[in-house]
Amino acid sequence: METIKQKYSAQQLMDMEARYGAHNYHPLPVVLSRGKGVYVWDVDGKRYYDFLSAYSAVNQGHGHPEIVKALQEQAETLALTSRAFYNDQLGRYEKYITEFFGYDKVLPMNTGAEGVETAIKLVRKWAYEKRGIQPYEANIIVAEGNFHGRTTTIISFSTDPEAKDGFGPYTPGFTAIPYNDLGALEKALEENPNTVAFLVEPIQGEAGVNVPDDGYLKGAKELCEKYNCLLIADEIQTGIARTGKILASEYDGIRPDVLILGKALSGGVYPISAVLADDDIMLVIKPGQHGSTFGGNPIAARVAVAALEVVRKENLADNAREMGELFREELKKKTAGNPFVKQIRGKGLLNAMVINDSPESETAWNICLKMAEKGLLAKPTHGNIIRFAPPLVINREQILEAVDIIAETLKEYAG
Ligand code: IF1
Repeated sequence: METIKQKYSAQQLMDMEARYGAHNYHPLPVVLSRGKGVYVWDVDGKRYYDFLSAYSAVNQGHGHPEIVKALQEQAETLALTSRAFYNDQLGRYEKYITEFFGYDKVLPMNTGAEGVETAIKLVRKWAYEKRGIQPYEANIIVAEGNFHGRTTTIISFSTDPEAKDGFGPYTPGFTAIPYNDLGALEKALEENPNTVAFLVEPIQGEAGVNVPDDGYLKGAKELCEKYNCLLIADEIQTGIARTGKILASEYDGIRPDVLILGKALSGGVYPISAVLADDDIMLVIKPGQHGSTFGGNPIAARVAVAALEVVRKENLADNAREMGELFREELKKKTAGNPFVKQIRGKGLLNAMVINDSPESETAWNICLKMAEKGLLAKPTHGNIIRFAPPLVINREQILEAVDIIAETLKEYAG
């Protein structure tokens, strides 16, 4: 038990993870111990801007008092009943979230991957029961460069060898097409009459904040309707105000047939995911056919309502849009002409900088190490792309200070 209470140095804690933990990550050498709002502190008391937000799970800022209060109060009252019985929080949450997003029903789960797996099972069953597709011939179209989680079925349709290789045999029933290419989508729909759905991220996060053309999602929705298929929007990372709208799907004015949420649905204090759909789809799953031990637990129910209330009351979508525009504008201005900056792109506060070096180079990693020294945390994705995604509660002064840290680092790096 002394391990829990004893004070350890950063190096001792990193060594402990190396010795006792699986090596499934390569973190930046920063050991964090506290978070509040847009800031995190390491074990030596150094403060950083958090420009990753746990991959957009901490949109409401670290330690938001209203979300933490909901967590504490419910944990002290009734944490978990399983779905073998009712509890007094789940119905309230289900009513709140379905009205918030405008769907008939919600199926509550825990991790994002579980939400994606749930959506896959749902649309397959819908197709067999309502579209007359032969069991088990359902095909789901996905985009190249997708990231939807790490389970065996989900990595079965990944196009990233890092995520997929070595984990076969793979789940069949998926076709990958180029992202942001409506011609490819129509061709795949024509060639695969057993296609039941198109699963897509409105902006591809892991792939490096790939923002598709305006109208891509709208066109995809129209093609799905033409071929009587369902559009599944994975808004686990782009949702909950991250891109400057409550849902990134709103930019194209479309309503996904199946909506998957996660991450910031809890403000980062608890694993919560959700799948939303209307009755004609959702009710194909009957009692006992799907679920999980923690899905829809009372803590998740209370926390998710508090987290969404914060997004609404604090106008985080508007702030994300305004601060995102300021971030990109100022960063482009202050890094103009820098040989290491290839592109700055994004929407709202989901942004990325493409570093002008090969994905195999250490440049982006080294830039992130230097930014950490200067008090800003970010991490590269796919080698040479640095994602910048602070909590959505960030203000103008903090954005400007963060831009200065990034610009100074790049200036020094350019020599
Ligand atoms: C890791 C990436 C981001 C997601 C989308 C589903 C999930 C994720 C669009 C699954 C999760 C996380 C997973 C985490 C790092 C992070 C990530 F780099 F892996 F790809 F954000 F881009 N759909 N993304 O982004 O949700 O099961 O994790 O709750 O695996 O290292 P989850």
